[in-house]
Amino acid sequence: MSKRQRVWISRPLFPDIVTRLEQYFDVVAETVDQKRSAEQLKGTLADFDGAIVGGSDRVDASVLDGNRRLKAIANLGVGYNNLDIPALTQSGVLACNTPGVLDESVADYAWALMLAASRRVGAAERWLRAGQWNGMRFDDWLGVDVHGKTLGILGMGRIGQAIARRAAGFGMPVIYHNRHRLPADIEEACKARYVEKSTLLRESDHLILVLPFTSENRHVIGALELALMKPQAVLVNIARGGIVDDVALAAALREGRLAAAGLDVFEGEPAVHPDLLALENAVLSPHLGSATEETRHAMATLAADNLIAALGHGLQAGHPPSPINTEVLGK
Ligand code: 8YV
Repeated sequence: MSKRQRVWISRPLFPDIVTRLEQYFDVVAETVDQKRSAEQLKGTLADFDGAIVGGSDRVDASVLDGNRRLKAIANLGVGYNNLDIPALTQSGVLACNTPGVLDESVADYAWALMLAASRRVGAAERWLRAGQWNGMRFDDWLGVDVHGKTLGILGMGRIGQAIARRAAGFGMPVIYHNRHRLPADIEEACKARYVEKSTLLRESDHLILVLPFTSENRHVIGALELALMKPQAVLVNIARGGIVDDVALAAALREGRLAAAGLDVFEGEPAVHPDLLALENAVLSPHLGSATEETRHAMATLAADNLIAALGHGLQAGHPPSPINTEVLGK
């Protein structure tokens, strides 16, 4: 009998998913979620045919160097800026991600951050817990309204569209900007109007960023873009750190050039810039847009489906459901 393939799971995963993988592979599943250096990753991946990795595992040319064994990487996430796709393709390693299964949960969370930032939920709770509430004051903790305001969305893929669909209940007109304008039927279903980026920045009362992080869109929201926004506007980033210039954003929030921000992602996370930590008008969360039981389980299931199929097993053998560098398939 041929030797079983070996699979590495870089972080704690649902036990039922690990059990399923064990039907096909010898599995090494890490029990601690930790960031690993390129050298550590390189050393580990040398001994495996496939791996399930997460956003903090950066798999690039240096990690793949000399690895003749690795055939597939399944990313636990839809965004895959942690993977160097040309380097993986060059090494003949198939990369897969988890699109589709997290759209609604991430859209919910974008709304959670927008509402929390607009209504000052985080700061008011901290104040209450600190024992500072001595009685109701009519002019305390005034935020800005969400309902009826213009919702702007930068990046109108599946998650952007799910965010837009929720706006009807709040009576919010939706404008968006995207690399490509959406087909008319999708615009109609989302009740969203395409505008230029500068119009989006000028007209949005609440602006949500949902675009993938690529080398072209680093600091897509920087000092110049923030200067175009309304001083009463609220900015939400559930996409990736680095899309926003965090220092410029902190300055705009500090100086009252922006009302508030809701941020789930940061440049260089898990480190958060001290200027942001010092602000009461920023709601900050530790990259948990997709973090619900149901969605994380669905993401893990899809990652396992991808790996099983990519390594030639199961009903979808050779046809993983969500490959990225499809040119590697069949080679
Ligand atoms: C994270 C995400 O991957 O899917 C993405 O791109 O950003 C998230 O779902 C997830 O939170 C695990 O780090």
